[in-house]
Amino acid sequence: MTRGPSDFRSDTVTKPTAAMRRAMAEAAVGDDVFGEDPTVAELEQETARLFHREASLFVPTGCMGNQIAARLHARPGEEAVVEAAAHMFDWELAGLAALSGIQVRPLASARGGLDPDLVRATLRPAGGFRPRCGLLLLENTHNFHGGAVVPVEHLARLHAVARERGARVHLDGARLWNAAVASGTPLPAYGAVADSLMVCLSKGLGAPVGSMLVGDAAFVAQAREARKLLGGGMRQVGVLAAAGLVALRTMRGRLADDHARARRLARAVAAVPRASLPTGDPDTNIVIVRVEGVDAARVSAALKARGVLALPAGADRVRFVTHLDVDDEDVARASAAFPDAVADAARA
Ligand code: TLP
Repeated sequence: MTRGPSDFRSDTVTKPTAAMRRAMAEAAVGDDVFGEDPTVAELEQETARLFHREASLFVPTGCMGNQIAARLHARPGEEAVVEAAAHMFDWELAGLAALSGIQVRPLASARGGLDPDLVRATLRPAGGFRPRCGLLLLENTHNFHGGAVVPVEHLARLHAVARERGARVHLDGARLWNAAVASGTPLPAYGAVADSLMVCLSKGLGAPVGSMLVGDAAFVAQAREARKLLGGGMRQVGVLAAAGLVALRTMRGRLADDHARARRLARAVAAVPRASLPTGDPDTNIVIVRVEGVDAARVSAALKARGVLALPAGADRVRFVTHLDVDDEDVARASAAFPDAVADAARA
């Protein structure tokens, strides 16, 4: 059999496993808008328990989970502090402004972890001219800092600063599972450093669809209404929650393999002339490569011609993500293709 392309564009490209497809076919379902889907209820309870929080809500996408949280934590005309390369700010269109009237105050950081003193100075009450800034948006792992793990101790300091200033905290944990595995952090420790958090089932864990918004019971009840408002109330959605349960129960342990492959790929690509790792060695499953003086879109096109897919992530940056559906052979193929792809792109 000929091998298809080696797809490193994202860990969202994975196909559901045989066990997931079986669970989907056999799932007990009901109308979840009436609160009658037993498989969704099981997934929501199990996720909440993992983080030692009261409740959670199944949402179709990570974006929807993040946007619902922000909308519940801040009123129109208020500000949210966010890391300057955060997904919620940079990759969710202008969702915070368009959907919830929230003004964003981006702050730069070295590896995704904001400076607590700067955050303290930025979170402030409304004052005549100045908007109230009462929401802190965190991300872990930090996607565009190369999947960097922000240590839970650092998140705890930021949470304490937010408390001190009367502000709320939401954690975008699309890849929090990766952070937990890479750093050995127990999940309840993350549950303790934010008012709400969002985790994705559809990234490293390989489920076809779905994310979970986690928080206290009153917050999740409000989130259920906001989900309906945004058009995310789903009916016999236990067929998707069933795949999510398989993901949650069986797929977390294997993430360390993805991390090892990312490190191997990073070493290979960083040795290529013009290439470097602007976000350092990968902590988890994301490798961001800078290609000096070369157009990243051209590098991507040249890789594609060699059967390797990677995402241009800025003018001179290419992103590779390892996941369930890439193996050692795919890593070897990408490592071999990269030098020629950069050379081709530099000539073009
Ligand atoms: N990220 C996608 C793209 O949107 C860039 C990817 O391929 O990495 N938070 C973070 C940190 C994310 O990386 C993503 C998806 C989301 C939220 C949104 O999740 P979905 O795609 O389920 O809405």
